[in-house]
Amino acid sequence: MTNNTNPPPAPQHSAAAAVPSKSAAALALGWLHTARFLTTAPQLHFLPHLDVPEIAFVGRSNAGKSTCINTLTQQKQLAFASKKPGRTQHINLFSLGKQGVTDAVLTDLPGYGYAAVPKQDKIRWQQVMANYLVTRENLKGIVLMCDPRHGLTELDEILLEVVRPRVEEGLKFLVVLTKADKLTRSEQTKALSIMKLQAGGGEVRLFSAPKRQGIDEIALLLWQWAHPAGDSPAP
Ligand SMILES: Nc1nc2c(ncn2[C@@H]2O[C@H](COP(=O)(O)OP(=O)(O)OP(=O)(O)O)[C@@H](O)[C@H]2O)c(=O)[nH]1
Ligand SMILES: [Mg+2]
Repeated sequence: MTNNTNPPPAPQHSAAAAVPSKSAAALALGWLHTARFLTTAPQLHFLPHLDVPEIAFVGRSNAGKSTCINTLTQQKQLAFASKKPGRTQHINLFSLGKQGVTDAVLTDLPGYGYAAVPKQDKIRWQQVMANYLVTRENLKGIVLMCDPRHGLTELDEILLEVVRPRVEEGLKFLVVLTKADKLTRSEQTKALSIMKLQAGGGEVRLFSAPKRQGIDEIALLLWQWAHPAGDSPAP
């Protein structure tokens, strides 16, 4: 697949990405801003087969997945966000890439753990999601949205177990601590270090949509996942 995006200068990996340069972050954000609706599917087998890197946003209902996608792409209503939990009910895919050339896809997944959902539907959805996370071939990275006021829930832990083998094989993984604006500075620092321990060395970032906190760092990380070192953009 051709790739028309210019890479941010001097790709930085893992810890180095914690302090992104302004120009690198601006390029990553410009790339995310190209997001456009691709398709929506009620079940896994309706998803199109794709050969570009796919990055999935997962997490409990109401954690802020859709809001994070809208914030990162700087589009108000690309993904449906709502105060009412359970708003996202389908798997929604968004294409990324400049000049209409898709070089990656973002996936907004329905949240789990919403109490008002009937048990049968919950189980069905957990199976769809586990299947997606285990079998989606072009899945390159997972962004687990977690509200630090609740911490990792039982279902988050199950998800971590489900993806562990793929992460060990190189699947990228990031925990985004959402709604950081609801925490004081010291609570944020504490939540970050606790989650870093729980994530076992994986990437963890604080994020707030209203304060636009963490956007540059997360944008750059996603750009790097989709454009690993060695990928040379087409002229
Ligand atoms: N204060 C604050 N509120 C946020 C933030 N991100 C999301 N929210 C709010 O949290 C609620 C849920 O956001 P959504 O983005 O719809 O959450 P979701 O994870 O997509 O939810 P489902 O689709 O039900 O799984 C909305 O009222 C958002 O405005 C944030 O960073 N700070
Ligand atoms: Mg949603």
